[in-house]
Amino acid sequence: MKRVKILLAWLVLVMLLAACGGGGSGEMEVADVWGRTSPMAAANGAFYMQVTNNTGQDDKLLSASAAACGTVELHEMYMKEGDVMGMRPVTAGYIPLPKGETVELKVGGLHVMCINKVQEFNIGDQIPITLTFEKAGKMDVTAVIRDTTEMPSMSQGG
Ligand SMILES: [Cu+2]
Repeated sequence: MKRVKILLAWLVLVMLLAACGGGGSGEMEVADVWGRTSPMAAANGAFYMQVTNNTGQDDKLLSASAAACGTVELHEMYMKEGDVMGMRPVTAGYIPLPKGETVELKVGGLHVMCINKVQEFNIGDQIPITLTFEKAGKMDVTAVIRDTTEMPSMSQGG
């Protein structure tokens, strides 16, 4: 019985150390960053990516910026009246990134909105984006523009 208690105490200690061991267990990983082709006539574009939080603590994606865009916002899709999908800035003001989880920014869901873009986005273009996390700080990533003509189109604009 005593043995079990010691074992339990040991386990609790290990868990505490893991929970608040000052990070260092890993990093914020951002993969598969891409955007859609977009002619100059279209004012806005969108970027998608997968963010995996390996830092060992919950974090948030607070904002993003890109020289190719006048303004960058974090957007989510939502159902408007009449079964129409719309998009808007994330209601929380940030994108939650629970530790150990991968959050996918994808077509029809969360995305990084590029408003008043200053250049055309053509296939193969590489667009530098800076992401700002609450705890992980700033991270520079590069979005690659892909051909998405075979993908189901969603309403442009916004
Ligand atoms: Cu949007």
